[in-house]
Amino acid sequence: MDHAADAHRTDLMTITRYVLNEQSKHPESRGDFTILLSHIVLGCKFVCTAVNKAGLAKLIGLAGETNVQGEEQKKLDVLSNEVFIKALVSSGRTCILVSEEDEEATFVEPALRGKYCVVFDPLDGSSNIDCGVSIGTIFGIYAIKDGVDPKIEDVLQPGKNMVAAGYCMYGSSCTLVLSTGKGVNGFTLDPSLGEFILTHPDIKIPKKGKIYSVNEGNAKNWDGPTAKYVEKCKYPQDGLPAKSLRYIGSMVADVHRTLLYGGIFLYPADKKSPNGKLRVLYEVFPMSYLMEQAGGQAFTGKQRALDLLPTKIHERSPIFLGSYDDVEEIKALYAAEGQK
Ligand code: AFP
Repeated sequence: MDHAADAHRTDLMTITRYVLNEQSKHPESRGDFTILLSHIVLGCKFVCTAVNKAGLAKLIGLAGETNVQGEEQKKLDVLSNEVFIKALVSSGRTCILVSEEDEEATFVEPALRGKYCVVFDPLDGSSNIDCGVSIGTIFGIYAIKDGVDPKIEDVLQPGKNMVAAGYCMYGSSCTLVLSTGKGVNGFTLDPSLGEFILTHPDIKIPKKGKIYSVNEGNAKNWDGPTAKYVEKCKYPQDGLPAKSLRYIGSMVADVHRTLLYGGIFLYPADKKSPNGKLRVLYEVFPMSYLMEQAGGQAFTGKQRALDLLPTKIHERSPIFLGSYDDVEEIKALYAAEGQK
Protein backbone atom coordinates (compact mmCIF):
# COMPACT_ATOMS: atom_id res chain seq x y z
CA MET A 1 0.00 0.00 0.00
CA ASP A 2 1.32 3.43 -0.88
CA HIS A 3 0.95 5.16 2.49
CA ALA A 4 2.52 8.40 1.24
CA ALA A 5 -0.08 8.72 -1.53
CA ASP A 6 -2.80 7.78 0.94
CA ALA A 7 -1.66 10.48 3.37
CA HIS A 8 -1.68 12.95 0.47
CA ARG A 9 -5.27 12.03 -0.30
CA THR A 10 -6.46 12.18 3.29
CA ASP A 11 -4.68 15.33 4.45
CA LEU A 12 -6.76 17.81 2.50
CA MET A 13 -5.92 21.50 2.48
CA THR A 14 -9.36 23.09 2.32
CA ILE A 15 -9.71 26.79 1.57
CA THR A 16 -10.84 27.45 5.16
CA ARG A 17 -7.82 25.60 6.56
CA TYR A 18 -5.56 27.50 4.19
CA VAL A 19 -6.94 30.89 5.22
CA LEU A 20 -6.85 29.96 8.94
CA ASN A 21 -3.18 28.95 8.51
CA GLU A 22 -2.48 32.34 6.94
CA GLN A 23 -4.44 34.06 9.73
CA SER A 24 -2.33 32.33 12.40
CA LYS A 25 0.73 34.13 11.00
CA HIS A 26 -0.89 37.40 12.13
CA PRO A 27 -1.59 37.04 15.88
CA GLU A 28 -3.35 40.43 15.94
CA SER A 29 -5.94 39.20 13.40
CA ARG A 30 -9.52 38.80 14.68
CA GLY A 31 -10.55 36.40 11.93
CA ASP A 32 -12.77 38.92 10.12
CA PHE A 33 -11.28 38.14 6.71
CA THR A 34 -11.67 34.38 7.29
CA ILE A 35 -15.35 34.90 8.10
CA LEU A 36 -15.86 37.15 5.04
CA LEU A 37 -14.17 34.60 2.79
CA SER A 38 -16.29 31.75 4.15
CA HIS A 39 -19.40 33.73 3.13
CA ILE A 40 -17.97 34.34 -0.37
CA VAL A 41 -17.22 30.61 -0.62
CA LEU A 42 -20.80 29.84 0.38
CA GLY A 43 -22.06 32.17 -2.37
CA CYS A 44 -19.82 30.43 -4.91
CA LYS A 45 -21.09 26.96 -3.90
CA PHE A 46 -24.69 28.14 -4.13
CA VAL A 47 -24.19 29.68 -7.59
CA CYS A 48 -22.23 26.61 -8.75
CA THR A 49 -25.17 24.38 -7.82
CA ALA A 50 -27.62 26.77 -9.51
CA VAL A 51 -25.51 26.89 -12.70
CA ASN A 52 -25.28 23.08 -12.76
CA LYS A 53 -29.02 22.71 -12.31
CA ALA A 54 -29.98 25.61 -14.57
CA GLY A 55 -31.06 23.53 -17.55
CA LEU A 56 -33.18 21.26 -15.38
CA ALA A 57 -34.61 23.97 -13.20
CA LYS A 58 -35.59 26.13 -16.18
CA LEU A 59 -33.57 28.99 -14.72
CA ILE A 60 -32.09 29.74 -18.11
CA GLY A 61 -33.78 32.50 -20.04
CA LEU A 62 -34.55 36.16 -19.70
CA ALA A 63 -35.88 37.55 -16.46
CA GLY A 64 -37.45 40.42 -18.37
CA GLU A 65 -35.18 43.13 -16.96
CA THR A 66 -32.13 45.00 -18.21
CA ASN A 67 -29.23 45.79 -15.91
CA VAL A 68 -27.41 49.10 -15.47
CA GLN A 69 -25.17 48.36 -18.46
CA GLY A 70 -28.25 48.05 -20.69
CA GLU A 71 -27.64 44.30 -21.07
CA GLU A 72 -30.39 41.73 -20.84
CA GLN A 73 -30.42 40.14 -17.41
CA LYS A 74 -30.76 36.40 -17.18
CA LYS A 75 -32.53 34.75 -14.29
CA LEU A 76 -29.25 33.30 -13.10
CA ASP A 77 -27.73 36.79 -12.91
CA VAL A 78 -30.57 37.94 -10.71
CA LEU A 79 -30.30 34.89 -8.49
CA SER A 80 -26.50 35.09 -8.20
CA ASN A 81 -26.65 38.76 -7.30
CA GLU A 82 -29.19 38.09 -4.55
CA VAL A 83 -27.13 35.20 -3.23
CA PHE A 84 -23.92 37.23 -2.98
CA ILE A 85 -25.55 40.35 -1.54
CA LYS A 86 -27.22 38.28 1.17
CA ALA A 87 -24.09 36.22 1.89
CA LEU A 88 -21.91 39.34 2.13
CA VAL A 89 -24.30 41.37 4.28
CA SER A 90 -24.95 38.45 6.65
CA SER A 91 -21.20 37.97 7.16
CA GLY A 92 -21.31 41.11 9.32
CA ARG A 93 -17.90 42.00 7.91
CA THR A 94 -18.81 44.28 4.99
CA CYS A 95 -19.74 47.95 4.73
CA ILE A 96 -20.02 48.73 0.97
CA LEU A 97 -20.95 46.34 -1.83
CA VAL A 98 -20.63 47.18 -5.53
CA SER A 99 -22.25 44.68 -7.89
CA GLU A 100 -22.28 44.70 -11.68
CA GLU A 101 -26.02 44.14 -11.45
CA ASP A 102 -26.87 47.13 -9.25
CA GLU A 103 -26.74 50.71 -10.42
CA GLU A 104 -25.93 52.05 -6.95
CA ALA A 105 -23.54 50.76 -4.32
CA THR A 106 -25.14 49.03 -1.32
CA PHE A 107 -24.25 50.56 2.05
CA VAL A 108 -24.67 47.92 4.73
CA GLU A 109 -26.79 49.01 7.71
CA PRO A 110 -24.67 50.01 10.76
CA ALA A 111 -25.76 47.03 12.90
CA LEU A 112 -24.32 44.58 10.37
CA ARG A 113 -21.30 46.61 9.31
CA GLY A 114 -17.69 45.44 9.11
CA LYS A 115 -14.57 46.93 7.57
CA TYR A 116 -14.52 45.30 4.14
CA CYS A 117 -15.81 46.69 0.82
CA VAL A 118 -16.52 44.04 -1.80
CA VAL A 119 -16.75 44.79 -5.53
CA PHE A 120 -18.04 41.91 -7.62
CA ASP A 121 -19.60 40.62 -10.78
CA PRO A 122 -21.85 37.83 -9.51
CA LEU A 123 -22.11 36.01 -12.86
CA ASP A 124 -19.71 37.23 -15.51
CA GLY A 125 -20.09 35.88 -19.05
CA SER A 126 -23.79 35.32 -18.63
CA SER A 127 -24.49 35.57 -22.37
CA ASN A 128 -22.80 32.14 -22.46
CA ILE A 129 -25.22 30.48 -20.04
CA ASP A 130 -27.57 29.03 -22.61
CA CYS A 131 -24.82 27.06 -24.39
CA GLY A 132 -23.12 25.67 -21.27
CA VAL A 133 -19.84 27.60 -21.63
CA SER A 134 -17.85 28.29 -18.43
CA ILE A 135 -18.91 31.43 -16.56
CA GLY A 136 -17.83 32.81 -13.21
CA THR A 137 -17.96 35.19 -10.27
CA ILE A 138 -15.23 37.84 -9.98
CA PHE A 139 -14.52 39.74 -6.75
CA GLY A 140 -12.14 42.27 -5.25
CA ILE A 141 -11.89 43.36 -1.61
CA TYR A 142 -10.85 46.69 -0.07
CA ALA A 143 -10.62 47.46 3.65
CA ILE A 144 -11.53 50.70 5.40
CA LYS A 145 -10.01 51.92 8.65
CA ASP A 146 -11.65 50.60 11.83
CA GLY A 147 -14.33 52.87 13.26
CA VAL A 148 -14.56 55.14 10.21
CA ASP A 149 -17.89 55.72 8.42
CA PRO A 150 -17.81 54.15 4.93
CA LYS A 151 -18.09 56.46 1.92
CA ILE A 152 -18.13 55.82 -1.82
CA GLU A 153 -14.47 56.96 -2.13
CA ASP A 154 -13.54 53.81 -0.18
CA VAL A 155 -14.31 51.76 -3.30
CA LEU A 156 -13.14 54.37 -5.81
CA GLN A 157 -9.54 53.44 -5.15
CA PRO A 158 -6.76 52.09 -7.35
CA GLY A 159 -6.74 48.31 -7.66
CA LYS A 160 -3.31 48.14 -6.01
CA ASN A 161 -5.06 49.01 -2.72
CA MET A 162 -7.16 45.84 -2.78
CA VAL A 163 -6.41 43.43 0.06
CA ALA A 164 -7.60 40.38 -1.90
CA ALA A 165 -9.11 39.40 -5.23
CA GLY A 166 -10.29 36.26 -6.91
CA TYR A 167 -12.75 34.47 -9.14
CA CYS A 168 -14.75 31.30 -9.10
CA MET A 169 -15.19 29.52 -12.43
CA TYR A 170 -18.25 27.38 -13.00
CA GLY A 171 -17.00 25.00 -15.68
CA SER A 172 -16.15 21.33 -16.07
CA SER A 173 -15.08 21.73 -12.46
CA CYS A 174 -15.76 24.55 -10.02
CA THR A 175 -12.46 26.34 -9.36
CA LEU A 176 -11.83 29.23 -6.99
CA VAL A 177 -8.65 31.23 -7.61
CA LEU A 178 -7.62 33.58 -4.80
CA SER A 179 -4.89 36.02 -3.92
CA THR A 180 -4.54 37.80 -0.60
CA GLY A 181 -1.46 39.63 -1.82
CA LYS A 182 1.01 36.77 -1.31
CA GLY A 183 0.81 34.85 -4.56
CA VAL A 184 -2.12 33.04 -6.17
CA ASN A 185 -3.71 29.74 -5.19
CA GLY A 186 -6.37 27.66 -6.91
CA PHE A 187 -8.93 25.49 -5.08
CA THR A 188 -11.25 22.98 -6.74
CA LEU A 189 -14.65 22.11 -5.31
CA ASP A 190 -14.93 18.45 -4.30
CA PRO A 191 -18.70 18.03 -4.73
CA SER A 192 -18.78 14.94 -2.49
CA LEU A 193 -17.25 16.87 0.41
CA GLY A 194 -18.71 20.28 -0.46
CA GLU A 195 -15.24 21.72 0.16
CA PHE A 196 -12.79 23.68 -1.99
CA ILE A 197 -9.46 21.79 -1.92
CA LEU A 198 -6.08 23.36 -2.74
CA THR A 199 -5.26 21.89 -6.17
CA HIS A 200 -3.16 24.66 -7.74
CA PRO A 201 -0.74 25.99 -5.11
CA ASP A 202 1.32 29.10 -5.88
CA ILE A 203 0.23 29.62 -9.50
CA LYS A 204 2.90 31.31 -11.63
CA ILE A 205 2.02 32.43 -15.15
CA PRO A 206 4.62 31.40 -17.80
CA LYS A 207 6.91 34.35 -18.61
CA LYS A 208 5.92 34.19 -22.27
CA GLY A 209 2.95 32.42 -23.85
CA LYS A 210 1.85 30.92 -27.13
CA ILE A 211 -1.76 32.11 -27.08
CA TYR A 212 -3.48 35.45 -27.71
CA SER A 213 -7.11 35.99 -26.77
CA VAL A 214 -9.22 38.78 -28.23
CA ASN A 215 -12.54 39.42 -29.98
CA GLU A 216 -11.18 39.82 -33.52
CA GLY A 217 -14.63 40.82 -34.72
CA ASN A 218 -13.79 44.31 -33.48
CA ALA A 219 -10.52 44.51 -35.50
CA LYS A 220 -11.71 47.14 -37.96
CA ASN A 221 -12.14 49.62 -35.09
CA TRP A 222 -8.85 48.94 -33.24
CA ASP A 223 -6.15 51.55 -32.74
CA GLY A 224 -2.66 51.19 -34.30
CA PRO A 225 -0.79 49.45 -31.42
CA THR A 226 -3.49 46.81 -30.88
CA ALA A 227 -3.75 46.11 -34.62
CA LYS A 228 0.06 45.86 -34.88
CA TYR A 229 0.27 43.55 -31.88
CA VAL A 230 -2.30 41.11 -33.22
CA GLU A 231 -0.62 41.19 -36.64
CA LYS A 232 2.66 40.27 -34.91
CA CYS A 233 0.94 37.36 -33.15
CA LYS A 234 -0.18 35.98 -36.53
CA TYR A 235 2.83 36.89 -38.68
CA PRO A 236 5.85 37.11 -36.34
CA GLN A 237 8.89 38.73 -37.98
CA ASP A 238 11.42 37.31 -35.54
CA GLY A 239 11.34 33.70 -36.84
CA LEU A 240 9.16 32.57 -33.91
CA PRO A 241 6.05 30.45 -34.52
CA ALA A 242 2.72 32.29 -34.78
CA LYS A 243 0.63 32.37 -31.64
CA SER A 244 -2.64 30.41 -31.39
CA LEU A 245 -5.92 32.28 -30.99
CA ARG A 246 -8.29 31.18 -28.23
CA TYR A 247 -11.32 33.29 -27.30
CA ILE A 248 -14.26 32.08 -25.24
CA GLY A 249 -15.94 35.45 -24.64
CA SER A 250 -16.23 34.72 -20.93
CA MET A 251 -13.56 36.65 -19.05
CA VAL A 252 -13.17 34.19 -16.19
CA ALA A 253 -12.57 31.29 -18.58
CA ASP A 254 -10.23 33.29 -20.85
CA VAL A 255 -8.24 34.64 -17.89
CA HIS A 256 -8.09 31.22 -16.19
CA ARG A 257 -6.56 29.68 -19.31
CA THR A 258 -4.15 32.62 -19.64
CA LEU A 259 -3.06 32.24 -16.00
CA LEU A 260 -2.37 28.51 -16.35
CA TYR A 261 -1.01 28.28 -19.91
CA GLY A 262 0.41 31.78 -20.41
CA GLY A 263 -0.21 34.25 -23.21
CA ILE A 264 -2.20 37.44 -23.37
CA PHE A 265 -5.86 38.41 -23.00
CA LEU A 266 -6.87 41.74 -24.46
CA TYR A 267 -10.05 43.76 -24.50
CA PRO A 268 -8.75 46.95 -26.10
CA ALA A 269 -10.33 50.32 -26.73
CA ASP A 270 -11.80 50.75 -30.18
CA LYS A 271 -13.42 53.55 -32.18
CA LYS A 272 -16.88 52.50 -31.02
CA SER A 273 -15.89 51.96 -27.35
CA PRO A 274 -13.02 54.30 -26.45
CA ASN A 275 -12.91 52.86 -22.92
CA GLY A 276 -13.19 49.24 -23.99
CA LYS A 277 -15.95 47.06 -22.56
CA LEU A 278 -14.72 45.64 -19.29
CA ARG A 279 -15.52 47.23 -15.95
CA VAL A 280 -12.65 48.57 -13.86
CA LEU A 281 -13.76 47.69 -10.33
CA TYR A 282 -15.02 44.14 -10.72
CA GLU A 283 -13.38 42.85 -13.91
CA VAL A 284 -10.16 44.75 -14.70
CA PHE A 285 -8.85 45.22 -11.12
CA PRO A 286 -9.36 41.72 -9.67
CA MET A 287 -7.95 40.02 -12.78
CA SER A 288 -5.00 42.46 -12.96
CA TYR A 289 -4.29 41.85 -9.26
CA LEU A 290 -4.21 38.08 -9.83
CA MET A 291 -1.99 38.46 -12.92
CA GLU A 292 0.58 40.58 -11.07
CA GLN A 293 0.52 38.24 -8.08
CA ALA A 294 1.21 35.33 -10.48
CA GLY A 295 4.19 37.15 -12.04
CA GLY A 296 2.41 38.60 -15.07
CA GLN A 297 1.42 42.16 -15.94
CA ALA A 298 -1.74 44.17 -16.66
CA PHE A 299 -1.72 47.35 -18.75
CA THR A 300 -4.49 49.69 -19.92
CA GLY A 301 -2.76 51.04 -23.04
CA LYS A 302 -1.65 54.04 -20.98
CA GLN A 303 -0.60 52.80 -17.54
CA ARG A 304 -0.31 49.91 -15.12
CA ALA A 305 -3.93 48.79 -14.69
CA LEU A 306 -3.75 48.64 -10.88
CA ASP A 307 -2.71 52.32 -10.74
CA LEU A 308 -5.98 53.51 -12.34
CA LEU A 309 -8.08 55.75 -10.12
CA PRO A 310 -11.75 55.05 -10.93
CA THR A 311 -14.17 57.97 -10.70
CA LYS A 312 -17.41 55.96 -11.12
CA ILE A 313 -18.30 52.53 -9.79
CA HIS A 314 -19.24 51.13 -13.23
CA GLU A 315 -16.33 52.73 -15.12
CA ARG A 316 -14.75 50.79 -18.00
CA SER A 317 -11.15 50.50 -19.18
CA PRO A 318 -9.23 48.84 -21.99
CA ILE A 319 -7.09 45.98 -20.66
CA PHE A 320 -4.12 43.89 -21.80
CA LEU A 321 -3.11 41.25 -19.28
CA GLY A 322 -1.09 38.05 -19.12
CA SER A 323 2.48 36.79 -19.41
CA TYR A 324 5.14 39.35 -18.48
CA ASP A 325 6.95 39.33 -21.82
CA ASP A 326 3.79 39.42 -23.92
CA VAL A 327 2.45 42.47 -22.07
CA GLU A 328 5.91 44.06 -22.36
CA GLU A 329 5.53 43.85 -26.17
CA ILE A 330 2.21 45.65 -26.23
CA LYS A 331 3.58 48.30 -23.82
CA ALA A 332 6.46 48.92 -26.25
CA LEU A 333 4.01 49.38 -29.15
CA TYR A 334 1.97 51.95 -27.20
CA ALA A 335 5.16 53.74 -26.09
CA ALA A 336 6.33 53.92 -29.74
CA GLU A 337 2.93 55.29 -30.81
CA GLY A 338 3.14 57.96 -28.08
CA GLN A 339 6.50 59.16 -29.42
CA LYS A 340 5.17 59.79 -32.94
P1 AFP B 1 -21.61 38.99 -20.76
O1 AFP B 1 -21.67 38.89 -19.24
O2 AFP B 1 -22.62 39.90 -21.35
O3 AFP B 1 -21.61 37.62 -21.40
O4 AFP B 1 -20.19 39.68 -21.09
C1 AFP B 1 -19.03 39.00 -20.77
C2 AFP B 1 -17.89 39.95 -20.71
O5 AFP B 1 -18.15 41.00 -19.81
C3 AFP B 1 -16.59 39.24 -20.34
O6 AFP B 1 -16.79 38.13 -19.51
C4 AFP B 1 -15.99 38.88 -21.67
O7 AFP B 1 -14.59 38.81 -21.62
C5 AFP B 1 -16.47 39.97 -22.58
O8 AFP B 1 -17.65 40.50 -22.00
C6 AFP B 1 -16.77 39.49 -23.96
O9 AFP B 1 -17.17 40.56 -24.74
P2 AFP B 1 -17.43 40.40 -26.33
O10 AFP B 1 -18.64 39.53 -26.49
O11 AFP B 1 -17.63 41.80 -26.81
O12 AFP B 1 -16.20 39.76 -26.93
